[in-house]
Amino acid sequence: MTWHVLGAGSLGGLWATRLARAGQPVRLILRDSSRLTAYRAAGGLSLIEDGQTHCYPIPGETAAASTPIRRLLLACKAYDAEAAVASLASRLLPNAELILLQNGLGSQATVAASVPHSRCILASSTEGAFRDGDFRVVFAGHGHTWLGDPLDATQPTWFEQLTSSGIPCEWTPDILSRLWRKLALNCAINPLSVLYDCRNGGLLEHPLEVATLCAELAALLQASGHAAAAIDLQADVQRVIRATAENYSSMQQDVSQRRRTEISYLLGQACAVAARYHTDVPHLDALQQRLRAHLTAHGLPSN
Ligand code: NAD
Ligand code: KPL
Repeated sequence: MTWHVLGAGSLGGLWATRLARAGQPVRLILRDSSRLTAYRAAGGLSLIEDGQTHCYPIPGETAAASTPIRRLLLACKAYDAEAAVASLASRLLPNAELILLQNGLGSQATVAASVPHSRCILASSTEGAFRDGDFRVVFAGHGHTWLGDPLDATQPTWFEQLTSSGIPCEWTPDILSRLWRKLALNCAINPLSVLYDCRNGGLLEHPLEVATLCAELAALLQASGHAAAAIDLQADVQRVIRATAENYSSMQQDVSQRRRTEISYLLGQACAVAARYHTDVPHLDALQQRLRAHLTAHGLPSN
């Protein structure tokens, strides 16, 4: 069974090269014919691990190819997910399986609604990877990926292929709780790290602001039916701030490299769900407004 991987970026590249290295059949779906030409000219996808570079000549195609898709790893940003799936929806076999690697929440529900005959498996990952050039992925941080399906707790038969390919992952019956917990961590850390333009450790100088956000996020998680994701949130946020004190958050990196952020799927989603559940989150609302204004002032999309 072929693994189609849409998105030759950081996480897509990391998964595609590990699957290919383990002998799994993989096909990479590039954005358009000019990217496909550039990819073929590069000779494949390179993975840089511990300073060693290996190039994997994974076959590439665009969404316009006609071969059917049984299993798709969707590895684009949350704001690209809906359009990416629409571009190849006609190729999905009935009961195709999609693994959605997007961070935050919101894009997964939109994608799932657009492909009602497919199974959508959600993922939450703490692995780290970045691109240091076209079709070159650097493995940057050990982590873990949880996968699950909120509609069906049955572990897919192919799950073993992931672990035997060296992808550290676990099947969980409560993926939504995992995604909400990560969203809360990201909401407590990432926007402030952008506004203060600091490493995560810089937030140790703003303990009250972080604690106030954690209290609102915990109340929101409880009100929206994700009480387990609220347990010890503030302590966990402090732990992550200390553990990643020397790092820049992903959102801070996006802004400093002038890339669009995933704000709408993190803080935007938290504030939207709070409004739906009539939960007051004045500090999260104010943070969202400040962040959107900051992005606009820096010439970046505010959504
Ligand atoms: P990325 O920008 O490095 O890669 C995304 C790729 O998708 C790009 O190459 C882009 O051109 C491609 N793409 C977008 N639309 C496409 C389309 N229609 N057809 C084909 N290709 C298309 O992004 P990333 O860092 O790999 O992040 C992907 C998701 O994973 C995000 O939601 C991110 O938050 C999450 N995530 C990333 C990391 C990490 O370390 N990079 C860790 C955890 C979670
Ligand atoms: O996930 C993160 C990110 O930077 O996106 C951490 C390190 C947890 C900070 O929120």
